[in-house]
Amino acid sequence: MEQTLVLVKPDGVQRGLTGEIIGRLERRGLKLVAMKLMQVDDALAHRHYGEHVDRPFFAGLVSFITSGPVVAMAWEANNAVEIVRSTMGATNPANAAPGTIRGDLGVDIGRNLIHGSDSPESAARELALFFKPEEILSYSRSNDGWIVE
Ligand code: D4T
Repeated sequence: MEQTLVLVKPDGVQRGLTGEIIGRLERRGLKLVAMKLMQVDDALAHRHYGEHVDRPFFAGLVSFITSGPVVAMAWEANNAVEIVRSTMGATNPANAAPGTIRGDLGVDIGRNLIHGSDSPESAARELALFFKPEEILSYSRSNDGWIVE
């Protein structure tokens, strides 16, 4: 089963949108398999956003993601990466479709509320940055058969 890393970024935590964001992912049918409230330090921010190191927005990105607590989560489903990305909406909330998290709750690309891994390979790399293997749980839900055929 595919797993993906989701972060409620510092703006989401500060704005009291953590529950709203988790609720949307829960209602979609994804299974929450790990979660923690944590402070991202400079080293973790650089490892997480390493692919963007040469981009002009990199310094702002690191200072934003380290500016306050984040809620880090692992979510599981068949096609979890794609399902989370479509629920998040486009990177820039100004272009995100209504009905998506960013399209309903955000207006600025530098305050886009949520991170979701962009491929199964990124998900594996990012999950290992935020969670020890034993922190990601395996369990079944009594209603799984009403969510997946
Ligand atoms: P994340 O990684 O936060 O889930 O966002 P996306 O996967 O949707 O988008 P991304 O990796 O291209 O960008 C990472 C992060 O950088 C911010 N950003 C991005 C920014 O502040 N200015 C920019 O021009 C871009 C492209 C927003 C998300």
